[in-house]
Amino acid sequence: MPETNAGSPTGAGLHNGSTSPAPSEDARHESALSETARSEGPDPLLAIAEAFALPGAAIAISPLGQGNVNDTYRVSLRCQDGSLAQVVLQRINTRIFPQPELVMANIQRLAEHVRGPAAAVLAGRRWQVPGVLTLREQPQRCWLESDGEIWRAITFIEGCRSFEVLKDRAQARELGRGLGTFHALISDLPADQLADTLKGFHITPGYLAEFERALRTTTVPLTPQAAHCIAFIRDRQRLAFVLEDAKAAGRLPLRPIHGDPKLNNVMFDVATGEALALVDLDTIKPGLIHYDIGDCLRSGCNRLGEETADWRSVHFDLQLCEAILEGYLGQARGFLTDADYDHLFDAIRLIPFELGLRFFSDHLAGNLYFKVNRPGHNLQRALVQFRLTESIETQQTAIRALIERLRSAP
Ligand code: GN1
Ligand code: MG
Repeated sequence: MPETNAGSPTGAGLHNGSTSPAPSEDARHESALSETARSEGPDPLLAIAEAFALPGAAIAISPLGQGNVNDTYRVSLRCQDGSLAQVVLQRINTRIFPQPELVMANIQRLAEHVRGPAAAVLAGRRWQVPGVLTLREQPQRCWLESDGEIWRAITFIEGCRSFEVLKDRAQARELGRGLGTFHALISDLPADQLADTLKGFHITPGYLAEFERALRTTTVPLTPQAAHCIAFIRDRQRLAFVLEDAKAAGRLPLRPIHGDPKLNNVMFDVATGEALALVDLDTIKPGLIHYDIGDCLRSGCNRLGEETADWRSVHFDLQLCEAILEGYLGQARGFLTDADYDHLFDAIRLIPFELGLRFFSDHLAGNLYFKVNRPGHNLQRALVQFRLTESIETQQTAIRALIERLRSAP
């Protein structure tokens, strides 16, 4: 049975992209406690956390994960029986998600669904779904507005961690199995029961139009690297339409998708190494599962990670691709159609291109969307994704052969 815990702050929970090596739980609590001891005066973030129906008293807070959009914190709690617990506190970026109530409703709808008969998919494996906490004073509400900012609290899954790069094939298989499990669990959730929380998300032709707009109005100097990006995009304009055309022609249906199943949004059980949750559920929406598959592969098969400065050395690892797809198909064969398989290569090639396009347009627009920590950061990220796209193109024959082999495997 899945350990769903939506609305149940005392259950095991979720966290968003914890990427540090996993110290013992005790060590983590201890370090959080000493942070508080060092700080001067009460932390205003603790007051925000305390607006939620926490399972204990908030005693410390520290940044968590490396999200590019929202701000995420780990809140340490002391429960009435003296035990320690944790929850995740997030400031939702309302420039990107202007309707947080829809985001939260989607997360709750998903959790409800997975609690139901869909649990049969799991065949005894441990699986968890994020739980949202309600407000202490308004138990019907699961987000807080404070000084014009929107906050939410989410349960924390103990005993798991995420990774920025894959270690080996076994972990790659688990990554694929995690996404396959997620898709299998929601494959019978009618897509029209989910709101579209982010209009235009993963509609690649829209990103192409945004790029052209950004290029016309940019004030950023067009360095040789930027010129390379522009030429790279212009050479691949047709590619941008490949999945949207298949959708418009009725070959690929809208299904519920995660929207952001990159490697560091998949949580792995520290004890068993199994994938046990997909976190960061803001972008669950009706979409093409191909976006998810492409995102999982582009993040998993780049052994240097998406933040590498050594973008020239970026390579798409075919061994890891094989293991991810094997893990994925082990869960997903039952609902994939011939047309789905026919478009797998397109998805693998398109999503890194799309992400490169998004990073580059944001670079041209002055970094309004993705958080950056230095000048040129989004340009570097774009170069990484474009190099990954090129590596996929170079290996097109081998990737297509791999897909055909896995497709006809018993
Ligand atoms: C953003 O915030 P984060 O890191 O979970 C982005 C994804 C990108 C990802 C690249 C809502 O996700 O689409 O693939 O950065 N999320 C949104 O790391 O745009
Ligand atoms: Mg995200």
